[in-house]
Amino acid sequence: MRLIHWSMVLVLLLLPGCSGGEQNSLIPMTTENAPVLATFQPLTDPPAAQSIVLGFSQLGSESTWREANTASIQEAAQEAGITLVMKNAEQDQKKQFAAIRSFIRSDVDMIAIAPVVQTGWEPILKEIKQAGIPVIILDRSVNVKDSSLYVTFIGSDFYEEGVKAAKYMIDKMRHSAGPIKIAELQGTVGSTPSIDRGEGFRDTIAGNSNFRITQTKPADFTQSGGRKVMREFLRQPKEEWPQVLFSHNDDMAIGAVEAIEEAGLQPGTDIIIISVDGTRRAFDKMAQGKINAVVECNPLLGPLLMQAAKEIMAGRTLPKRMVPAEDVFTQELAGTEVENRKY
Ligand code: GYE
Repeated sequence: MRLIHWSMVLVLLLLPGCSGGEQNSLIPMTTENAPVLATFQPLTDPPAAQSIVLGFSQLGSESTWREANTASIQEAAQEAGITLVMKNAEQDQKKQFAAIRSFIRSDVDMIAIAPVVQTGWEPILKEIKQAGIPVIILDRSVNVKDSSLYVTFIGSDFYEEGVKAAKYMIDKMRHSAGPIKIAELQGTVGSTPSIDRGEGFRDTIAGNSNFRITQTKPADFTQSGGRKVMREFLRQPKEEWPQVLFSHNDDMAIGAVEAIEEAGLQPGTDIIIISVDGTRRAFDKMAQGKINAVVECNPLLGPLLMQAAKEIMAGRTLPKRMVPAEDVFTQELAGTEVENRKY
């Protein structure tokens, strides 16, 4: 199998949790500060994976990101020879609990969870701990006081994504007279990416009177949700229409593009659109000038997850937090980059 070296992982979090307020605890992993990895040895002699059974509670199938994430995990498990038992919770935390209990009953070796929302996990994580099964949190995080309830959290720095989106906007709108009205399409209520992207964005424009979030509403990370909520935004009197749209993911941004066109406006020109994820579909829209910038959020976490599972089975210590490297893309590069997009 293809081994992933941990140096591909950009950031190491030494403290538990990952809410926006704790961002200062993020430490960039470079060769200079390599000692923080002292307890961790890169994988040179992978333990036999054949015997590992990994139960994975996937939160849903709401977006293109999610489809890519699921496919990445399935492919990586196959490549690693790990037996994957995956259950899709259709955005319902109770279904995640049921899936996890079924994993405990069938005594899997390890459980990975992509949590739909970040609260309410303590009791079930305790059940898993009592059963002696190690847990990997993937993609979104959990708010738990006791960080020993999971081994590691593999996922993006959503707060930083919100910061990047706001920084792009501030630069893009530097010649426009304020106050600039911003509409925001939030993701799933209570989910880490929605909370942290919103916080990172707000913190970055705080104190800058040129920018005002005038409309904000959740649209559950779906294209149809984005279309519906954007229609609502545009039903307001014209003076209320936003000059900028910040969408917490690409699917909602694509839905919003449809609503904006229906209203007879030009997305990307009349309304500047900034999104998060970096899907090929969003790159297409960027190349057409309909989306202005996309902050990347990498769904291809499968190889990291499988390697982490093997490391845990081999008794090695993992960093508490692993974050993939991510970029920001704009229209200038969209045309040439679209072919390179893997999801
Ligand atoms: O941005 C969105 C998906 O949790 C990072 O969930 C993920 C988010 C992603 O539905 O498209």
